[in-house]
Amino acid sequence: MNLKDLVIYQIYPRSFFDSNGDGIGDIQGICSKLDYLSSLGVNALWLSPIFVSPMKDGGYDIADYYHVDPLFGKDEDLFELIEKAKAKGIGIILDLVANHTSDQNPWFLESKKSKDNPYRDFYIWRDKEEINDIQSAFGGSAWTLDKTTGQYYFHLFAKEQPDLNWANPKLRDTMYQMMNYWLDKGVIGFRMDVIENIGKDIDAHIVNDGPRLHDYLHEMNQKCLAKHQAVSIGETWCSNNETRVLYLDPKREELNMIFQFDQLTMFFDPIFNKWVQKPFDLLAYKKAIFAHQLVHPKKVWNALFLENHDIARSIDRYGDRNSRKAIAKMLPATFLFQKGTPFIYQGEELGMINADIQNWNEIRDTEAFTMRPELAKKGMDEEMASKKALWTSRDNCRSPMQWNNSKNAGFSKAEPWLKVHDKELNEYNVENEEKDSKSILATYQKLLQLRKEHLSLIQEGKFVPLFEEDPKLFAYQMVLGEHVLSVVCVFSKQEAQIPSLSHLGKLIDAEGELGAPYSYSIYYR
Ligand code: TEU
Ligand code: CA
Repeated sequence: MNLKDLVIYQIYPRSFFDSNGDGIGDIQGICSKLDYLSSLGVNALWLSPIFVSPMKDGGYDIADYYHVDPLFGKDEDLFELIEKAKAKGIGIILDLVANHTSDQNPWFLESKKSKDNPYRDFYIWRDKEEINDIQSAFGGSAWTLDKTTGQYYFHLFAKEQPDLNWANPKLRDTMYQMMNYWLDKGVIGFRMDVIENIGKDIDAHIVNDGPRLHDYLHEMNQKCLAKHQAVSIGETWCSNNETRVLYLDPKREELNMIFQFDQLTMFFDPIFNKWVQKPFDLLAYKKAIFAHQLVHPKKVWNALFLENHDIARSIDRYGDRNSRKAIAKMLPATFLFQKGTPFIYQGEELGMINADIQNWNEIRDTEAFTMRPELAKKGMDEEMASKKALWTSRDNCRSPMQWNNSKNAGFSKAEPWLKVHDKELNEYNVENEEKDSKSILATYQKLLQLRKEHLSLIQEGKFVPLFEEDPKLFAYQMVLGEHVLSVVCVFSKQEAQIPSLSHLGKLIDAEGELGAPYSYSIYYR
C-alpha cells in the first residue's frame, strides 16, 4: 500500500470489543468489527501492544515480543486478523515498544543474574556512584536498585519497564530480527513507542534525541523497514520543527512519519507538566499545526491526529460538552484535508468524551497512581493532587468503545475492565450513529470519502493557511495547479464573521449554518 494513501485507525485492544465475555477486549473482537472499520473508510489499523505482558503499563511492558498475550487471544488470532484485514484492504501496524521491556522479560531476568551474564548489556546498569538525577516520566527516580548485584538499572517509565541498551549491537540485532519476523508475518509496519529515547546517553544526561539516535534509525531502516517497504511512525514528544526533518527527510532513510506533540505540550504547565494545563488558545494552536505543514514541506510527510490512548479526548480539550456534537463534527474537518496521513483513535469518530472517573478504586493506569504523590511533592495540596491525577489519568480516553446503548455499551457481556460512564450513551454509540445521517460517525465517513476524492490535491498539492490571524476561524487550502480545496471551520463557541468566500469556488460540503459555532464549510474550484 502506498504510504500516502493510508488512513490509520488506532485500536486500544483492551477497550475495543470483547469477544469472549471476560471484560477485556481481544483480537477476535477486532476481527468481528472489520466491516465496521471498512465502512468508516480506514485502510490500516495500529494496534496498541498485544504481546505477552504483566500489564503494568497496559502492555507497554513486553515480556515476549513473539507471542500474543492470552488476555487478547492466541498467536493464531493475530495471524487470522492479518489475513482477514488484508482481504478487506486493511493493513495491520504493530506497536513497537523498543525503548524498554517488562522486568519479567527473560532478557531482563537473565540480565539481573550477574554482571557477566550474556544479557547484562541488554539493559543499562550502573554503580551507586554513577547514577544521576534523571526522573522517570511516571514520577520518581529513573534508577532502581537491584539487590542481586547491588547495581542500579535505568527505567524512563515504571520500574517494571527497564530500558534497553541500544548502544549494544547485539541488542539492536535482536530487535531487528524480531521486527523482521513480524514483517514476514504480514504486518505492514510499526508505530514506534518513544523512539526518540533509544539513542540516549545517560551519563551525559541526554535522554531524547541522543547522539546516536539517527544512526540507529538509519540502521533499522536498512535492516528491516526498507526491504519490506514497511510503514514507520515514530512517537516523538520532544521533536520540533527543526529536528523533525532528521527523522523524515527521505534522503536520510529513517522513518516515514513522526507524531509531533508541540500543539499539545505548549499548553502544559512548566512545573506540573500535563497534569495542569493552560486554557486552550486557538491562535497558538493554529500556529503550531500550520508550522507542521509549512516547515520543509518537500522533505516531510505528516502524521495528522487529534487523539490517542495517552491524551484527553479532543472534545474535552478544545471545547466543552455543551457543544459536543457540533465540535466533534467540526474537528475532523480541521485535519483530514491537510497534507499527511490521518490517524483516528477509536471512539473519536463517535464523539466519545473523557470517562471522568471520580473514584480511585476505578483507576487502572499506573501513571495516575505514581504521579499523585509526585504532584504533592511538587507543591500541590493533597486534595488537588488527587483531583488532578484523576482528571488527567489516561484511563479517561481508554474507556470501552461504545457499540450500542445496552449495558457496558455493548462492549462486553461481563463487567468491563474499565467502566462506561457516558451519560449520553443513548446517542453516542455505533448502532445509533450508523442509523443517523447527521451523526458524528456519518460526518467522519463523509469526510473520509471526500478526502479520497481529492487525494491527489492532498498528496501533491501545497498547503496554504487562510485567515491566520482570525481568533475564531481555523481555515486552510490545498492548492494544486488550478485546483483549490478550501476548508473553513468556525473553531469557537461563538458565532464568527466570515470574510467573503466567493473566490473559493463551489461549496461542496458543510455542517452547521455558515458562521455558526463549530460549523465548517468546504469549497472547491
Ligand atoms: O508514551 C510516551 C509518553 O511519554 C507519554 O505519553 C506518557 O504516556 C506519559 O503520559 C508521560 O507523562 C508511550 C505510550 O504511548 C504510553 O502509553 C506508554 O505508557 C509509554 O510510552 C511507555 O511505553
Ligand atoms: Ca476478551
